[in-house]
Amino acid sequence: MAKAASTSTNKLPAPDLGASNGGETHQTAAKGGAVLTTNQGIPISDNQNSLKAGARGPTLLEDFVLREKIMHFDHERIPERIVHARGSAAHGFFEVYEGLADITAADFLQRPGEKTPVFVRFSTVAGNKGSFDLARDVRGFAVKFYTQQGNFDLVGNNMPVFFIQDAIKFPDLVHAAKPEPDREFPQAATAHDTFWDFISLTPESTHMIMWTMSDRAIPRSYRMMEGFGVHTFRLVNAAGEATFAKFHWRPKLGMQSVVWDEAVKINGADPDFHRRDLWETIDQGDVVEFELSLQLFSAEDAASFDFDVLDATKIIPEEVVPLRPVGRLVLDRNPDNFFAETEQVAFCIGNIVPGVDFTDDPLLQGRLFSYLDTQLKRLGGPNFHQIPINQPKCPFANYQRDGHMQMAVPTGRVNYEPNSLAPNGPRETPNGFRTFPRNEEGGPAIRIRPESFADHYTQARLFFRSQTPVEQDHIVAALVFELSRVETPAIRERMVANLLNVDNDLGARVADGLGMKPPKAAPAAVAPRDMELSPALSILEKAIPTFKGRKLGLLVGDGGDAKLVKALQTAVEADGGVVRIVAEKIGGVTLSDGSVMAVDFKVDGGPSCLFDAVAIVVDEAGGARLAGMAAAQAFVKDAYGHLKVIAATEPAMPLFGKAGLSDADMDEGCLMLASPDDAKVFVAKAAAGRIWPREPTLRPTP
Ligand code: HDD
Repeated sequence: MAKAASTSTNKLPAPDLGASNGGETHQTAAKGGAVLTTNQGIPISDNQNSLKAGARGPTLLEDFVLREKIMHFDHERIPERIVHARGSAAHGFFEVYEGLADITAADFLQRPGEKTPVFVRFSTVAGNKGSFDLARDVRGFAVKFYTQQGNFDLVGNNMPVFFIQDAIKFPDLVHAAKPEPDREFPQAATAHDTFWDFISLTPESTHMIMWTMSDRAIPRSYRMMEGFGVHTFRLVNAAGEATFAKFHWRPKLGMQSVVWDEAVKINGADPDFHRRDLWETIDQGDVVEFELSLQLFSAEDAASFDFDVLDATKIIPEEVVPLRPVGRLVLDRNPDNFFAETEQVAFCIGNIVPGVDFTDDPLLQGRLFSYLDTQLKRLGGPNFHQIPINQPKCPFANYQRDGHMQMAVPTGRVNYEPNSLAPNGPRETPNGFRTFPRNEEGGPAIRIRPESFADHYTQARLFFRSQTPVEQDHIVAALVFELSRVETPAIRERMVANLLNVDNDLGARVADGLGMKPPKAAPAAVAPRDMELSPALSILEKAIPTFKGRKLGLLVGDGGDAKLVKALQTAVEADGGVVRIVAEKIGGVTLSDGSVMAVDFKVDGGPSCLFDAVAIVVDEAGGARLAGMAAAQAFVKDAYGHLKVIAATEPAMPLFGKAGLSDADMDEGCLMLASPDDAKVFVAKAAAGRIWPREPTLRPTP
């Protein structure tokens, strides 16, 4: 908290929530704990019964304890975010690798090894606060750096481009994606008419659509996705020299996604899958880590690109401007209170620090208004910066005063500047934030999109063609699924006409999947060009073979081989993964050596979609029992269908049979557990990822 330099600075008292916070208080209850009081500090003698005229009589209006409690409860909710309503967050730090004085004066990027506290909120975009985590959607990746020169908010997404080029279209985009206004469904889904109606009429969205129809839109975990600042920003050094910059976050664990059928099932089995994953990882003492890299380029470089760096629907391929790693982000502490921190955190893209600056990207410019405005609505007044999670962790002082929920008690008579009556009061500094004196084009006031923004298909093509065949299949399947939920045939047709500009084969395959004749390609303002492909755009090309941070679902029957179970646990943990035990009864499972092992999930509460790989350890009797249970059959069938590596003891074979899997289905991803030595082989196989060759045999794509 800021230490006031003089009597006239904003001085927030340290919040002392005493009794209502369950903290230390001068009042002590009979049993020695804190006394329960009203918000006025009045001790409460009965928190179970309202005040009534007689035991069976009417409740009295006089009951101030009841009225205060109910009034406060009635006002517990604040408006949820209009977008990104559902999120999860964590505290941590950012550590810079080396001083970056050559490119930026940003204080937190000067001293090698310096750590800056951060609060990071991940989110989905379209769904409401109570929606499920595995929606096909963009993920928000918002970082608040509490630097010594003020808060820097990098409010990005897990995709480096956006749907629209100009902020004026944002309300339309969001209206179209959200539940339809007459029926209020579908929730957290773009597979409906209004979304695709808007998109099919907005060719600038085509590149982003390639990303949202790819597996990037169904990440395995917030820990396993990339993040991007999206816009081109400016970094400015002490000499006043500017460099353009794009921000990239890379997950330490590598990128990983789930398959669509798995996403659908996870949403039913555990709608909090991502939220729980983040919480549990940190709760069990692990950390979540990303690397920050910059793409740096000059104004001359920018002029040489055949796209406009102010256009948020374009990337700069890594192969053209390489990434320079500059630091790491480590998340190591869960919030203490979801509402106070995750819900009340107010990110504003306008929060930048000296050494960072904006550009004229018209999407970014519109965002500068929207975030501040939205915080006023959500948090109810101009003092939201005083909420602990939003307060800078460096001194801050000015002459702003009063307003709703003012927590500071400024003293003295001076609340203006310049002044002579408060010589120690806050003053301007030459080291303060200075806008980079960029050359503005000037010109007439017009509503027009520059010609340089007109090519909507070249980079969509680049993305699609840079994917592996498996990933291309998934994009085709996602488009076919989404458009199959669109009731209006003309919208489907318009969309396929756009896709034909991206890639003829893509358009033809989607048309085939929809059972329609391919229309003519849509007219394109600029004919798409072929760019050098960028393997960095593929998830699979960049996958890291590891089981670190992953989960094994171990289905164990009573009588299961204790040595095998132990060997599996050891092998998984050696690779940095965790094991969750699934069994017939939650009370425990008795192994072959008579020991009783704790169980995490009863078999029908722990479906295999929750795990990265599965193993089944049963004896003859256990195998026979599980073979007769639908939940155990689905466990195996789904693990196979989701292309997972599966290991099992011989007596589990009847269960495979009941799951509809015959000997002919047993592929390289199905391993027999004959002895404890097999555990390591299994984990190495699972670390290598899914069994992609299995997919066409199960889900042929057009
Ligand atoms: Fe936005 C929230 C990311 C365009 C208006 N946005 C929000 C959040 C993220 C993004 C991560 C959630 C922050 C949090 O966790 O609290 N938004 C983006 C990105 C964009 C983008 C990467 C394009 C590059 N956004 C965008 C535009 C507008 C908005 C063009 C309006 C003109 N965004 C908002 C908002 C939100 C928001 C309405 C809702 C809640 C909030 O701000 O705090 O102001």
